[in-house]
Amino acid sequence: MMKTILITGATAGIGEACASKFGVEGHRLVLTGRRQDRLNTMVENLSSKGVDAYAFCFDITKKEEVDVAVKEIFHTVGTVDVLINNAGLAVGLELLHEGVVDDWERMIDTNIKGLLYMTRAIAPKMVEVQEGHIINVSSIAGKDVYRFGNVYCATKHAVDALSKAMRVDMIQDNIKVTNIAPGMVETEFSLVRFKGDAARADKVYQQFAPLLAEDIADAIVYVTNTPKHVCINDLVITPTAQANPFYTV
Ligand code: 8X3
Repeated sequence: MMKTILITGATAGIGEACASKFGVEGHRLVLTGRRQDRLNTMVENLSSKGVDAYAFCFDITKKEEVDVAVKEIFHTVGTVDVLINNAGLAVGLELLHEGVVDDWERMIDTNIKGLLYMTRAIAPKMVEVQEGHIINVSSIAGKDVYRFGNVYCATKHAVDALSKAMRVDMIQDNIKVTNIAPGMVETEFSLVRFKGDAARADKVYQQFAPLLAEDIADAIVYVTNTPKHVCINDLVITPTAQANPFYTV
């Protein structure tokens, strides 16, 4: 069945991989992000393949921008069947007592507040129609805390908690909530974490075969396609060589 699927942070990594996989499946896509040029290119590519795709460029950390954009989104596509709260980032890798407060704010604003603003704007319509699926992209950093990870891990623990909270709060309304907790995925993640230091970022993925964005997108497609009465609550996905944040081969 064709669904309308909204993906935040759609311009790269897991979000971009989800867009192309859901496009192949014939769903209608609402792609959101901060990079207008990338969004435009994606919509052009998807449209040329016959996919019904729309781009909305805004910053999820700004509540007013979210509300204006979501109003336009509802006006354009009606309801959203699946909300993929994918936008998120890690910035910096310092000991807590040496941490950069601006980095903390960026992670808290995007990973927690942005996810909340989007959910607060989209979920009421799901509740109204008594159907919907919210997929939150968390991390194994939401399950454990590793040295130097401090605030990033805290934001992902918040996502984990919010997935549980959404499920209990909206279960009466037939809303599915899925928490996805990937381990090491080769995306722009480390480049952003290390503030553009490509050599340092590349090193992260040279120790063993990391996950690819497509691997996580496959899992997201799978959880989205389960029958109405089935909800996958929580998925922890790591490379085969990574047991947890502390142990890799
Ligand atoms: C990405 C996984 O372990 O690098 O969220 O924090 S990890």
